[in-house]
Amino acid sequence: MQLTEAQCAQYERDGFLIFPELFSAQEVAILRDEVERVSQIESNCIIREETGGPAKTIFRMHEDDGETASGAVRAAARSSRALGAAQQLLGDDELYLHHCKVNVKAAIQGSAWPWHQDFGAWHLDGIAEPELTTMAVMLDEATEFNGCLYLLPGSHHEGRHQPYWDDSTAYSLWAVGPETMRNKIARYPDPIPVTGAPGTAAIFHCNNLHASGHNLSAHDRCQMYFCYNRVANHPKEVENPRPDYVRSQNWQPMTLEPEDAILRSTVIPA
Ligand SMILES: O=C(O)CCC(=O)C(=O)O
Repeated sequence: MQLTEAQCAQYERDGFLIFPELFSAQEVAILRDEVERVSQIESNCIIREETGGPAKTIFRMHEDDGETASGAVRAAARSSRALGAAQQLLGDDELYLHHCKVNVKAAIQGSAWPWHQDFGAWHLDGIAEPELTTMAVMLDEATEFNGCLYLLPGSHHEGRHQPYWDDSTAYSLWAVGPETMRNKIARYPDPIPVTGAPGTAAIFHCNNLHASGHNLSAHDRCQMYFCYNRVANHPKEVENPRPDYVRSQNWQPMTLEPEDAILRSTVIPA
């Protein structure tokens, strides 16, 4: 996939692009089956609602080794629709994934993600420059009712804000404070909900402010995230680094795979 000049300019202006149904229904069905398969496996790359309970976040499905490896997710992460778009927007062909994760926001109970910037946490991982971009792929229909993602247009232009540790929801994270957010939401265009049919995707700058709401619906809401970094921008050493599944040290540049690679993928045995 080749982004147009207008799309690149829009990304520069807003900090994100949204692609309705970028991945086909058949591809989504394969990816969804893989999430279901891998979620049954015992692995420290899977964060569960409670011990032995349903998976909340599954990491590291994009590699070709390890318990959570998936051929289909590996192919999606290397498709020109994801990796190619990231290469173009970051202006570098040498990219790797800082991490890949699937967030399953459980029906009724799945809680909000407070407003944050991904680079809030990733800078603390030892990454110097905000030269990362994330592609989020909706594996279920995303609606405002089921806790879709919201992106604040243009918010990446003000750089990184000093984050604080927010553990007020089930997804504890480095968030941006309520006072700063009140001020920003008043000054920026309204946040954009990333809604749409399964297969819809959004790519967003690591300093873009984003959040998501509670899943009030009766169905789980599943979304996959590919967080691309420039190999040249890989993390420096830090004290108490986070685990490899969330702060990858596989800094080999990823190579593009054919567009039908998800459809032709095979299961990687655990
Ligand atoms: O899955 C979601 O609802 C939000 C995820 C998110 O904001 C993140 O991973 O940074």
